[in-house]
Amino acid sequence: MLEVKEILPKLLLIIFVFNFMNPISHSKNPAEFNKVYEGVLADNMESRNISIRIADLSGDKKDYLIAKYNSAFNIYKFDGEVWEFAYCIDIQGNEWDIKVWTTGDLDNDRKDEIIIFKEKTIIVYDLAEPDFIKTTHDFPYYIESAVIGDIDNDKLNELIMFCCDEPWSYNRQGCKYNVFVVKYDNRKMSIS
Ligand SMILES: [Ca+2]
Ligand SMILES: [Ca+2]
Repeated sequence: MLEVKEILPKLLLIIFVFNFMNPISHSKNPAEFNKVYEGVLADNMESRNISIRIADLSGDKKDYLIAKYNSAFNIYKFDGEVWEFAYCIDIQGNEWDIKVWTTGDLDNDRKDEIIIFKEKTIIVYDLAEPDFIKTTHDFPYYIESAVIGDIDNDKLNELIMFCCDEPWSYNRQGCKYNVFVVKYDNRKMSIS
């Protein structure tokens, strides 16, 4: 039977070799990130329960910063020095209502949209100055996560959703999970 003193050096050698061969395990020096901005987004913004995305809402290749907090999306544009307030979307619900939201060019017009998911409902906000066009779609399943991307290389984006057939709850059991890919054309959804 092997003694601990015989095993320990071998174990340490294995750990050393594994770490040396696995570059992912090496941490990066924070100095390698070149900071270009540090400061507040808005003076009156609370830090709790904020989530952010970026989106080229107007198609000018400059992304807006969208901050969701409480019952609104506040939308800002960086002018080189400060974040200028540009738009606000009141999502008319409490802060816990909307857990899932994403941005991207859903209708492939070279402008990004903001898309929020509320249980089995998909709500698209498309900027059409001076305001947003809101389009609402029903979906057969509860949407738990979503992203936008071109998964079939047809140069058109799809909406990819991770869904469940039961509403979310702490004691949910036996839920059937599926991934859905949806094409969005002329403000209509079609499952591909
Ligand atoms: Ca678009
Ligand atoms: Ca595609």
